[in-house]
Amino acid sequence: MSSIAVCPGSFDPITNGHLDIITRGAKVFDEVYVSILNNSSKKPLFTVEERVELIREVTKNIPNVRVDSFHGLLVDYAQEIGANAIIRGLRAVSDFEYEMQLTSMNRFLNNKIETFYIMTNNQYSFLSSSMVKEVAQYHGKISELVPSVVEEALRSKFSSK
Ligand code: COD
Repeated sequence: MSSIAVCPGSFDPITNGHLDIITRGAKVFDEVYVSILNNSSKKPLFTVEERVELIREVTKNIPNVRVDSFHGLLVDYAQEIGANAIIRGLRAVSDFEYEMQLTSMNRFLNNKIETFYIMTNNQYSFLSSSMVKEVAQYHGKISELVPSVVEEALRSKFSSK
């Protein structure tokens, strides 16, 4: 049986921290779905289509990565695509409480799907999509925080605002 994992998130936009988790996850699982939550109640900077496109571009050299989006409950989506694992990244102690709740709820909903945590690479421990957007908005330095295609996309979003 092949191991299929889903790495879910908002990815608004994908950062080098996300990419590191995806790359490391793809070395462990046969297939990794990077799946964007399509949440109509949130107002993201990038549309789902733009986020899918950016993630496809930056993961194009990892053959076992698929990029997708989903609505509704993560565990239902995971079951639909045949995934038996969820990959999440952990940065600091502050992530722990939310992640523990998320994992417990997902296990309550479907105890056949196991969640695996990958500890952040130290160099990305402070990195989040929201901070990157804030720095980009004020034209700060983001070249070491996101892939170059994401940097360009952020620059063009904020040059037109
Ligand atoms: N280093 C390492 N990992 C990182 C870094 C970094 N610098 N930055 C982010 N990450 C990790 C995050 O910890 C996370 O694991 C992943 O990358 C994605 O991050 P985000 O911020 O894009 O994603 P989230 O946290 O917004 O995703 C939340 C979900 C979409 C997974 C969640 O809301 C969900 O599953 N929603 C669907 C409804 C549902 O089923 N809810 C669960 C029951 S209530």
